[in-house]
Amino acid sequence: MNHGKITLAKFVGSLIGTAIGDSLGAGREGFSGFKKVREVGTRYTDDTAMMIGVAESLIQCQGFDGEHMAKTFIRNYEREPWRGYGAGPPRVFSLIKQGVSWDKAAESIYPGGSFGNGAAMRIAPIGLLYWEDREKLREIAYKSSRITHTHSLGAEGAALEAYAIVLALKEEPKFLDKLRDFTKLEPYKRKLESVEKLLDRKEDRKEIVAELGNGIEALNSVPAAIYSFLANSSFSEAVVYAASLGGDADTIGAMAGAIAGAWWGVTEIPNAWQKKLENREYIEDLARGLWKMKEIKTY
Ligand code: R7I
Ligand code: MG
Ligand code: MG
Repeated sequence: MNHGKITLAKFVGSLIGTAIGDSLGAGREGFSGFKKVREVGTRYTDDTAMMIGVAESLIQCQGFDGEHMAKTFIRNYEREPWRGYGAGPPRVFSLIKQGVSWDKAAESIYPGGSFGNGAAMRIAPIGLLYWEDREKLREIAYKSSRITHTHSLGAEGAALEAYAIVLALKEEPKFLDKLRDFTKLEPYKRKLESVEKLLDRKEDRKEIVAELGNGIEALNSVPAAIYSFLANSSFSEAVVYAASLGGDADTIGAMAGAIAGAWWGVTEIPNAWQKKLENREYIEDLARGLWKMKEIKTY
């Protein structure tokens, strides 16, 4: 059994991996059809901007503080509203600014709350910080989702993506079994069963998308990101594959990149891509900040 040692390179890999996967898919978001994407764009999108917000807030508060995280999202959104945010978050932000509390504002934006993938796409810092305790990880993943995504499918997608990142940090050999055991919702269990079948059969991309989806809903994108990681044997192959599935390419790229980066570490992320990535140093600093918290256990 190869239980990987958790290293700083894996922490940095997961955050830089999110941004690289996002930047790779960014130019392809919303396109249908398959085209291999190999060029990192010059900009990352809302996926990475919000992941940065999660990390900033966790570090500044030395742990999770919902109100602070919501305010951090709002501040970052107001500085860079052009990053391609989903329809929901800006509406939530304006409700919070009007005084609605951070854990209530998102309830009203869709009937039953949003089941989009916005809570999952930004989750990497939570996977890194709460890797030791699976139930604490679930609790914080759900709470952080509540800021924008109160639908159970939106929150569960975030928890599942966070746990996939933890399993990657540990290089868990029974990756899919553990994920299936973790998820509480039947629709996700069924998708994970499909992932297993598809891995055995090595289907083409069309079949993968038909079974797993490539959409903006968490249920139709988190499983595709997990598959992209499991079906490939290097960081670059995993993110290129994910960003080439079409549909919500930046987000599937970001989520696959967070998992793949946690498994292989930043040293396996091609330098040429890292050089092109905007704010690379800052993102690494955030990973270092989370690493320090892990060492001194203040959260
Ligand atoms: O989830 P969210 O932050 O969007 C993330 C996506 C990623 O692809 C990013 O790259 C960026 O492009 O946006 O934003 P939400 O508005 O919460 O959800 C995304 C979309 O999911 C919505 O615009 C809706 O189309 C759909 N959606 C729903 N539709 C109907 N009813 C989410 N929840 C519902 C719902 O309850
Ligand atoms: Mg985006
Ligand atoms: Mg997207």
